[in-house]
Amino acid sequence: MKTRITELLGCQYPIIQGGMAWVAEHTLASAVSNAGGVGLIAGGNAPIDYLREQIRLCKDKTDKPFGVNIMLMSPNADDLAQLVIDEGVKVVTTGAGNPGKYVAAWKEAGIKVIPVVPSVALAKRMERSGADAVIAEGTESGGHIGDNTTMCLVPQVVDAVEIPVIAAGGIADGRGMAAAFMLGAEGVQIGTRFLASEECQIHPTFKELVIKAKDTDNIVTGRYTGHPCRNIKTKFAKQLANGEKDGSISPEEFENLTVGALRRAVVDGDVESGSFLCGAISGMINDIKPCKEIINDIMAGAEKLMNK
Ligand code: TUI
Repeated sequence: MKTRITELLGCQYPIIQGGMAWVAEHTLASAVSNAGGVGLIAGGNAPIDYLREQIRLCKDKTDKPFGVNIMLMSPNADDLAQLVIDEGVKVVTTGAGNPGKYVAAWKEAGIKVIPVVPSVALAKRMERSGADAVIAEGTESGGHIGDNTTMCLVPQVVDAVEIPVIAAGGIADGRGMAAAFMLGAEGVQIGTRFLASEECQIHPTFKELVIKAKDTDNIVTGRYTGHPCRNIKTKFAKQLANGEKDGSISPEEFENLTVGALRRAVVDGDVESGSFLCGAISGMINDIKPCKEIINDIMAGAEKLMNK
């Protein structure tokens, strides 16, 4: 399947792995790239030395294109923006903000720049800034989310910009990919499906929560902090949501309770105080497979539907 995205990124399939903070390290990223997609290493809030090492380890494991996701709320965003240039990273995606101030330098360095956008307005701004493509991410995604759904956001972004659009949020199989293409997308970003991959290094408890989740086992917390996040509905996530609703947890207390909560989920598998960020499609994911099999299944399913 050739699209402007496979051409732009030099990959076999128009599938990009989500830049999931604490999750997307070099083992997962290189497995996705070696399977024909584009793997991403997530910057998150990680220290620069760790990310430099992850980029170098990924280069050792694949000669295929891979990228780095820069979470713009990170205090290290400026340093990481420079690191990707210094390390010759080919693809940068951004999240949780407007990367406008970095785009010129990245383009100068020959980097393909693909911001995540939750709205038409930001998509248009990114196109004017010189972005090569945008990822239109619906509220079905895991982690930090915008308000609009994938089904509504993607066609509106496709209509508003000339650059290619990658759809994200709620896509985990060939049906989702084919649907995104029907909306005008030329690629998909997939996160949650790769949580349940063999190469993903998260704690086994996290994987088990993903594959056991039902359609309703998903909850958004933290709207009152301005940074809503979609999680697996654990007891802890429900406590946070209830405290937010009835006012018994103040926004400041919420921030204190959730500092380090993603690390506690990913590294420790701590269901008592960890935040298991995960997309709304987790109910459909029932097994752990190698990335190659995940990608081959998605491609076979999508192509079958699209050839009909
Ligand atoms: O960034 C993500 N997902 C994330 S980041 C993250 S780490 C985090 N933890 C706690 C609070 C906040 C972040 C976990 N998951 N996805 C991409 C994404 N970007 N979703 C929404 C946006 C976004 C929001 C506003 C992008 C741009 C934006 O622009 C606002 C502006 O400045 O115009």
